[in-house]
Amino acid sequence: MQTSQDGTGRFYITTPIYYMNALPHLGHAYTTVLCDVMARYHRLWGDDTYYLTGSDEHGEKIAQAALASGESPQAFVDRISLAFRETWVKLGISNNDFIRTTEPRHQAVVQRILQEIYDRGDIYFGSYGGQYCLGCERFLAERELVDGRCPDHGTEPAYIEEKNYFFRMSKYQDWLIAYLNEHPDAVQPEQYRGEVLSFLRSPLEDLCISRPKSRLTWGIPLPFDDNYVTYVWFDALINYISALGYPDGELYQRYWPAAYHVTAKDILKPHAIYWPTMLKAAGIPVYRGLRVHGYWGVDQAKMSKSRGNVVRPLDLSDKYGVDAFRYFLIREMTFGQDASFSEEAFVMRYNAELANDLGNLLNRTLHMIGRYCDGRIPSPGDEQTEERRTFIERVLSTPAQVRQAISDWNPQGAVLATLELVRAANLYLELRAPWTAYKRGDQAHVNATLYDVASALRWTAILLYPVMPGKMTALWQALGQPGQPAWQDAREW
Ligand code: ME8
Repeated sequence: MQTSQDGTGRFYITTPIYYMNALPHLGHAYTTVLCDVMARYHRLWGDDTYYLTGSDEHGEKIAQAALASGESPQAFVDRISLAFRETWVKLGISNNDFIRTTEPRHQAVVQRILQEIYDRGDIYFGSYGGQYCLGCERFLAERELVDGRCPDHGTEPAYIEEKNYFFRMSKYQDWLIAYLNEHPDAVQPEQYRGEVLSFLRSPLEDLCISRPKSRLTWGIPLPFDDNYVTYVWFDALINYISALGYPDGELYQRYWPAAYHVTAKDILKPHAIYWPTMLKAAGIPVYRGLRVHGYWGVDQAKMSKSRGNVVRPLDLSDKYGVDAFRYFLIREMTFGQDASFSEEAFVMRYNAELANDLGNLLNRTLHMIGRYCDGRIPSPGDEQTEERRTFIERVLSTPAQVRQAISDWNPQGAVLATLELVRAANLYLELRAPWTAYKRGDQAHVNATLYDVASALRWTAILLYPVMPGKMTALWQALGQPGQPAWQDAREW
């Protein structure tokens, strides 16, 4: 089975680079953990994997947040970006790099691409007046407004008119529609691909890509006009290749365009419309896929500062353990759909699935191996009963199910398939009752049973390792296996 999905065995995955205007919350943690889980699965089966995250540090929103906290923009983003990086370390994130848009290596690539597109004639100087939403950091088309307000921020946009530079995005509308039709896998799940195509049914406007320095200085200067800085989205999207050392870097040669960008639905448009047209205009191949997930609410409401219900990931991982937190995020949200967070639901899953189903299976199995088999996993023996065959088939089919679920971008399905195996192993123990077999002296039955269940647990450790690296390494070692869980041939029994 080909799981890197492009035939090269390479898998490059990115999170959005989050705005450094506030500390990380549940939504940021979800995308970052999700990408981590995907990266770890791909590494597990040997794909050449690269995982990038980072911080978006320019623009009005950040300049204003810095002003409000009485710091210089640079000092402010240094502080917040560090808090993000510390959070990712605590959440066990295995990113290969962390890009900051204030780094010289990023700024140089942004300027290079601006110049390239300018020289090709797709950036022009013009005047524009429109409804500007500060939250979105972009001009909104009239048809996007709901009751005169931004649908995402609920605020009334301000009318702004000024001279600026524009990217001829409209020129690429037909190309983009054709591209999306020829590459149905480029934007998924299907509902989001449909949203993009339906947006593209109306004329696409050119994109304003500059801000006059008289209004905003916190940005990357345009290489062809020092009176302007680059619009934050045009700056930020380029992180996905600047981090690889575009155009000559070894990483760029190796991983572009084998890229999957993961975002929530809020930033579908910049990723599905601005970014591919920018790439096309600069003569760079388009990324392989955009994968869009839903939104987390809290107790059925939108998470927001004003409601005071912002969930901080470290509060939960400190209280329940990092692996339980990662497990809950992946297990609870169906990729593409919205989900609601509540601490009660978290505790319920934790008790039912991790403590009861998995924890009990392990404890019982280790206890019996200790008591009936001198603490060593017994040899399988040659019993050939129907119940045994059925169970072994169950164990051996689970790795392929998990692999399929991951290649379908269904990490929840991967977790549930493994959880089903755990439940089947608990039932198998009940059915086989090795404790009564031991009493009647049937050691062959005891050995076969405990061997089979230990194998199911060994596979569980491997298959849930990307989700719970710490706990699954402990499980693996409790079964007497050295090092970390490693993928193996599923036929090995
Ligand atoms: O948009 N549920 O940054 P941002 C799920 N800097 N995911 C959520 C979420 C929620 N309630 N809230 C946030 C930006 N996210 C730009 C990106 S990329 C070139 C530039 C996650 O800090 C989700 O991944 O607003 C969403 O797309 C992202 O945070 C938005 O982060």
